[in-house]
Amino acid sequence: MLGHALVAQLRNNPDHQVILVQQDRLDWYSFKQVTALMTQYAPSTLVCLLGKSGGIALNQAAPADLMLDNLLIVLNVMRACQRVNIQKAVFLGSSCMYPSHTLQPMHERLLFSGYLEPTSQSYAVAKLALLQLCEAFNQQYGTHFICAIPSSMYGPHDDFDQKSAHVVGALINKFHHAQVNQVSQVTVWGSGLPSRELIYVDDVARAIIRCLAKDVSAKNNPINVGYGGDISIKALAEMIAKTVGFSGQMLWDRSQSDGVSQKRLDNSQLTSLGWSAQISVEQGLELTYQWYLYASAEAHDQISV
Ligand code: GFB
Repeated sequence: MLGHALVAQLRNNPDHQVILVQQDRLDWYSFKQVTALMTQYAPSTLVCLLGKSGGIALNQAAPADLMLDNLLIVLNVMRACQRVNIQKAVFLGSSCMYPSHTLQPMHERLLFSGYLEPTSQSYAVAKLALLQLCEAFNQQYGTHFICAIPSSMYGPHDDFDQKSAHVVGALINKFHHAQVNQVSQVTVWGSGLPSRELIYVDDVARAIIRCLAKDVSAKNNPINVGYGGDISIKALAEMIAKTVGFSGQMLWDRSQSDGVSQKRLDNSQLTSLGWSAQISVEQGLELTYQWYLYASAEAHDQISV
């Protein structure tokens, strides 16, 4: 999802010449292949968006896969960076790296200050290892590696599969199918009381491009990428239902985990660099749903052909 948004913006940006390598292009678990690729292209700067991620259900169903995948990839990519002497890189963290009970909005200095949320602990530890490696490289090799930590990201090309999606993708899919099939009730997970800070993918892409500029350096690591406000899951579900045109009843399945009650990021470091979110949650949900409809129609046409 973020790769699509980032490449679209970089292609319009004369300051950057982009070398794009897709996730399925090579075996990212192979240090030999990763180093060969980096040596071939010798980029001056790297943005690494690789690694598995998912919503609360996937984090509970596949913690080992998520942790291994993210650790192995980051170890390979970092070692390859060392081998070819990359000085500037941006990696992707996650808001689940923060302690589950901490001051809101969460400032970067609160990282490593408490216990992690149990539903995403394994994935979070892999992301904390990534952050620590950025710090270690910056300290030992004088690099400018930045771990950018987005809040709950959503948008076109998101995952809409119920088993692995985050809340926005999952609810768009659920409400859409209920609407199309004239089902009068939709089950939403948890109590509806937790809140999440949603951020549209294009805003995260702009933040990453901002981090590529020369004035963003090791001293800015890590950096939060937060929208600047959060919303309860209940209010979000109502907004998504409205966007999709579902007017039936919502049932709350309290047997499903709520996860952390709140995770809002302190975005003051990033805003002091001149960035601010441009897409409101209403706009972002509308854009995402329009893309979902378009992608579903495309998939349907391909099956028909
Ligand atoms: O987005 P989400 O899956 O992950 O869930 P987290 C956010 C909230 O939405 C939780 C509720 O309180 C869910 O119980 N929810 C309600 C639903 N209905 C649904 C539904 O149909 N599907 C889903 N998925 N949620 C993830 C972490 O946590 O956040 C990751 O597990 C990562 O590691 C990511 O950090 C940003 O926000 O709880």
